[in-house]
Amino acid sequence: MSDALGFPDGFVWGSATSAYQIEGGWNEDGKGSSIWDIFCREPGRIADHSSGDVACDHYHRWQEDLELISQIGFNAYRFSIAWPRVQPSGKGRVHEAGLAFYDRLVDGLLQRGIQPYVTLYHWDLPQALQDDGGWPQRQTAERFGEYAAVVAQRLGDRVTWWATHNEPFVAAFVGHLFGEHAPGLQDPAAAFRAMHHLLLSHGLACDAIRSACRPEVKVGIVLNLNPVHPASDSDQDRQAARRFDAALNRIALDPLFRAAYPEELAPLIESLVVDLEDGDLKRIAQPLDFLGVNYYSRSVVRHDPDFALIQASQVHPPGRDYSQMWEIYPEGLGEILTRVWVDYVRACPGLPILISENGVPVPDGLDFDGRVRDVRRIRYLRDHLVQVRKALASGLPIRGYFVWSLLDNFEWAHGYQMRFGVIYVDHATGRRVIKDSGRWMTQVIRANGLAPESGF
Ligand code: IFM
Repeated sequence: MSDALGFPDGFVWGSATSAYQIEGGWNEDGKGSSIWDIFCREPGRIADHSSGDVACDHYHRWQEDLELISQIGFNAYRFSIAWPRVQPSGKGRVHEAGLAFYDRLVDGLLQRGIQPYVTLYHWDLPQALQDDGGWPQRQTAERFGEYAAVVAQRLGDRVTWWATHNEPFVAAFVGHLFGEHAPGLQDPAAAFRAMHHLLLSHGLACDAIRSACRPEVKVGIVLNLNPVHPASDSDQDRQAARRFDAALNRIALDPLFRAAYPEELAPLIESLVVDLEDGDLKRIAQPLDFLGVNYYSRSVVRHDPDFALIQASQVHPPGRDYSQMWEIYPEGLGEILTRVWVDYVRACPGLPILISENGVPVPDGLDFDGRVRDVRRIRYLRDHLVQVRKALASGLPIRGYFVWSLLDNFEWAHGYQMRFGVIYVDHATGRRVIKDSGRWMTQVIRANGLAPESGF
């Protein structure tokens, strides 16, 4: 690291997307339906009544998108595979056209000197598996292990970095408890079972990927992690924050690193995850080759007897800086990285951390001259990269940073109302324009650091 603002040689600079959010082509070339294809058709589920049917049309425009990745200068690209493209019914028959799409994508990245970082599951479960019970059913974990083997056998000669899941907490709880994501359930038992089976399926997929790929393969998982702060100094709020932390963060970290669920959740796990078997936790806790941390914000929490499950809920302190979805709290990135390092990663020598997502939804748009001056996004990225730089300087093994997102895309229940991209997408025409934040990232990547004078 050359100077106070420089990053280590070989630092990975990437951008991230997911299949349902960008691909479109929802029923093309034999793709099966996913739970999101179905969920978006249910009235009232998506704020702007949209869907990912077309999204950014990346399924057709992928070459243009790879050119843009290259033009910005990213040396890595994190994307997910749509399971229903590869196995339209989620099991058995493997669909050649689906695999061929990802083959072309991986080859296109490698030809341009960009490392592919593959995520196997970013929430688009084949609907046929949902019809059989979905993630609350143990058999879905087994199907996922088989799917992982299929994809790893096909791409494992060229892809080194594999994440099994993106944000299992969100898939389990936002989808099965809060009902805001597909499959739209509000059922605590379904949510806790889904969480357990997602984690179990991670373990099964690790085995499958390691047996199918070259020995240098790197297998990990991507978690959404927030520092949790009590809303006040009261004992009640502090304890509420502890319970919230267990439910949000430790529910994934503890099984993965310690083969145990957090003790605060034991009564819920014991009563709800009735099919937890001996050996499950050991399978979940097999060694990782990297941990992906997605960071956006912190959670400020108060005691709340009305939320029966954990008697804790989130508040939004006035007078803070907010984006369209969350508080902007850059210090939280440093805090969560340090906490993950101290409590979990330090015990695993050689295990790197990737910041696998970080970004912000702030309103932006094309100015008269065709530029997108997204100055708040640049400030957000800069302030968060300062935190990454500080964490590196304290010795944390951070290997890379991926901006969420490459493109303005389908932001789940918010539809297209949120713009996270460093590339602007005109959703009516599909036209792409690199925003000022994308041009700023080019400078950062070229300098391998935060130039004091950025010109923006
Ligand atoms: O768009 C999502 C992504 O799919 C998962 N992580 C958070 C992002 C912003 O909400």
